[in-house]
This record gives sequence, C-alpha cells and structure tokens, in this order.
Amino acid sequence: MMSRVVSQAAGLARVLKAAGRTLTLGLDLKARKRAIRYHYAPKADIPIDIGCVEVFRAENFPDSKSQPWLDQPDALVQVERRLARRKITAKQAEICRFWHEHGYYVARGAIDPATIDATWAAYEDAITRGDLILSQEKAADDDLHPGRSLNPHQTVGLIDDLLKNPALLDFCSLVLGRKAIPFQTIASHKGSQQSEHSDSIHMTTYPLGYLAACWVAMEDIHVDSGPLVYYPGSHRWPYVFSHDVGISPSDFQEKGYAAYAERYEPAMRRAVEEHDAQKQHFIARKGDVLFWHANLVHGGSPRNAIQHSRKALVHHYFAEGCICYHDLAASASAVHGPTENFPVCGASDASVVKRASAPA
Ligand SMILES: O=C(O)CCC(=O)C(=O)O
Ligand SMILES: [Fe+2]
Repeated sequence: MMSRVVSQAAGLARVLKAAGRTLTLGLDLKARKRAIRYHYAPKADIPIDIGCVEVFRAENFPDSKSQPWLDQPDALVQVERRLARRKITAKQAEICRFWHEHGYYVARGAIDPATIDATWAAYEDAITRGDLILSQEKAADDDLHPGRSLNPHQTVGLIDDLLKNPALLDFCSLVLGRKAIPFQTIASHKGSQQSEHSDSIHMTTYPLGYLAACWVAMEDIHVDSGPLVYYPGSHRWPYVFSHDVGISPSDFQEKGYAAYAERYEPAMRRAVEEHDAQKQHFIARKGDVLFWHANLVHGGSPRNAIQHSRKALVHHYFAEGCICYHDLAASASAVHGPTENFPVCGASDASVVKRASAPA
C-alpha cells in the first residue's frame, strides 16, 4: 500500500517536473493528475490554458496551425520519409496517402465474424436483462427496430473490448499522428437517417482535426437499410461550427437540437451541393470497418425498406493531449473529467497563453 503511494507520488513528481509547473491546490491526487494530463494542448503552436476557457466554442480558440500530420501540405513527403526510415510499413503508407487525399478508409474484414457475433450477442443480452434500455425512436408506425444506445461500452465489456481493439486504436493513432484515446460509442439496430454533418461540431478539438471515428458493421448491410453515406474529400472543406451558422450558446440551451436542424443541417446540405460532392454508400459485410476523419461529411441515408436492420457500432477517438469539447453545447468533453477539477485559470506555466474567452 505504502509503496503504491510512494510510486504514485514519484510518478506525479515526474509529471510535474516534465510539465514544469506547480500544483493546483484544492484538488485530490487523482484529479490533480488528470488536470495536469489534460491541462493544455502541448503540441498546439498557441497553447491554451484549459482553466481559462470560459465558453468552449470554436470561435474562442486561436487559429492554431498545428494540424494532424496527414492534413499538412507536405503530408505525402512526410509519408515517404517515414516509409524510407521504416517508421511505417508499405501498407500503412498506402493508408496514409489515401487518408490524406480522401479523408476515410475502408478496412474490409477488419474484425473477425466470431468477435462481431459475440459482441452483438452481449449487447442483446444486456438489453434483455434490462441493463440497457433503448427508446423506440420509431421512424414509421411499422418500424420494429429499437433506437440507438449511447456509450454501451460502459455496460457491455465486449463492446469496451472492441472499442479498445488494438487494430482500431493503432489505425486511429497512425492517422492522427498521436495516441488515440477511446471516447464514445454508439450502437444501432437500424439506420439513423441522420442528416449530413461533420463530427467536429459534436466532438471538437483544439487544435482542430484530432478526432477519428470508425463504423463497424455488425452484420451484412443491406442496400435498402439506410447505409452510412460519406463524401470523399470533404475533410478538406472548411470546418463549419455553430458560430458560422449563427447558433449562439444560448440558442442551443433554449432550443437544443432544433437550432441545429434549423441552421446547421441546411448549411451542410448547401456545402454538399456547392462542392458537387460524390456521395458514397458504405455497403459493408459483417466485420468491415469504415474509418473517417474529424471533418469528413457523412450521415445516414434514407431507409428504403423499413424492415431491414442495420446493426452497427460507431466509435469516436480523440488524440491524446488536445482540448476536447462540444462546440454546439459549448461544454468541455467528458474526457477531461468534471470541470470543477480543472486547474484554476493561470495555474499553468508562464508560456501558456492566457485567453479569457468572450461569452457569445
Ligand atoms: O450511423 C449513422 O448513420 C451515423 C453515425 C454518425 O454519424 C456518428 O456516429 O458520428
Ligand atoms: Fe457522425
């Protein structure tokens, strides 16, 4: 017990030394560690003190040029350099080139059918036991499939295992250029028919672009079930945030997702038209995985035949070390822990830019 405390203290001392800053008083040991780990975006060219951010909205962060490596103008040169130095394999180089150009990647048969079946059976068991309660979210009177479940990995161990599957984590770490941290899961029995969007308005990072997602087909996906759709290359379009479409934090507090449907969704439909973008449908076999970039525009296509299920698990991963927040709700992400555990504004070292954000 004593040696654990000593080694915890030694570990903390090392973290502090490396970070070169003093402790924030008033936090318990665990909270202090967490606060330090997520204190600011250390790789950002303009670091931010998370404790100074009053309103977590994209317009309140500086225009950092610290993009993920595959978003940088010389990404292809960097890929060749890493390949030549044997830091990545020929297959990884191919993935990286494709990601840079198109903002997504399809890994056929990435997860074996036995794992898929066992994971889905565990999910169904949790529903049958009443450990997970799904709302109906009926799309029509004859829609018999249940609605989605948010974060089922917190209840179902096998979903948590799949979220942390090394092949998925390694892929995301490769394309993000930093260690991928599992954040959120969504399980669905049926097509979402969700309007086109970029995940960056829901799961935002500072600096931008440090999110990756994947969609795991938990069965063979029928073409009429409302497959996932995506627009190759749309990750290069300008990011669209709440501020850009006139949604203020109070609009979202008062109207919730109605404000998003009124302003953001039409803006994204316009963007798709203006870019004359080519829509792709993810017609997957069980175990196929589609990975996408933080800003790739995607959604759920119409369910042409309501009787078809469309079983899937979606995972979202953040890159370690960035600030993660929900632009729409103007709130910090749960990966940082409770906001009351954030360091007080100004507790970081002197090189951190202190930026008090103006409430919108
Ligand atoms: O499954 C879908 O249809 C859409 C899922 C999605 O957009 C997401 O989880 O980010
Ligand atoms: Fe999404």
